[in-house]
Amino acid sequence: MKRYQDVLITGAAGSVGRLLRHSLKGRYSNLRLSDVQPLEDVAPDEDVEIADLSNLEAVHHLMRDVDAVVHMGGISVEDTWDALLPANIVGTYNVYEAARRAGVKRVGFASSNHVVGFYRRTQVIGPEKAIRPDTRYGITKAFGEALARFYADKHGLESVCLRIGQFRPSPTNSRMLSLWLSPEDLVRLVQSSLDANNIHFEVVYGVSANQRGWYDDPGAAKIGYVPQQNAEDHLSAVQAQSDVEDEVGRLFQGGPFCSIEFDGSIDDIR
Ligand code: 15L
Repeated sequence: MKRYQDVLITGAAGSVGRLLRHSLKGRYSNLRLSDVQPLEDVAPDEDVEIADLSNLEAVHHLMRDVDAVVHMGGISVEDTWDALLPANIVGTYNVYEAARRAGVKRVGFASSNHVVGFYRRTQVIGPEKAIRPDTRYGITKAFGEALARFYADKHGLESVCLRIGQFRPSPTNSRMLSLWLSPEDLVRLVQSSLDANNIHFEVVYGVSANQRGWYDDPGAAKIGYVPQQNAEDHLSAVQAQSDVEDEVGRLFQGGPFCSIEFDGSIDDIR
């Protein structure tokens, strides 16, 4: 018997949300699907609510009878501060605050590899490493992780922060040989984040079992996430692609996100 049965997914119209919508259907007693955009082809047995996460009352309304939240909503790439502030900062605050008020037990938060994007590709890093966001977007994900820690310590709201790598059907460039997260492994990861016992606060790297991975990932074992796929199995397809990275992006784990607006000194980033 799974502990949490009534699950809210935010960002249900996005690429990750759409996969979860279909893969988790029937696995939990109720799956409430929310997005600011309309969902396509809604079935009569689906519980769908359109909401803007920057509106606290709307988010509070979403939380009724919910045990656990999978928070995938918000902007998933670099953008302007004016766009990121309501979508990722205010939106994620509202999810945690509304969850606390409603007595929700657990949040699985879609964080990102861009929280630590300025580590070099020669480094293997664990969850205890200091944050090194590579974009304003990465900063918003670090803020979400700070919220998660705060709500766990202050209010006992359990959290698993999923630092998602590159979620794609298959790896298509050399960076993905380290960061790929396959669709099947993504579903395993989210299920584990919902079903694991004895969770207070965890950071888990959301990647497949890639031979060239950059992460030491004790949080994966803690939540029982055992990825099954390895980007190396797609090596010849990756090598067949032309894969030209710029001189900043190719050095750092965050890749092209590091290059955006970059005018620092590469040598200073150790
Ligand atoms: C992310 O965090 C993004 O959400 C995704 O769209 C990818 O671009 C990925 O990172 C990446 O690192 O490439």
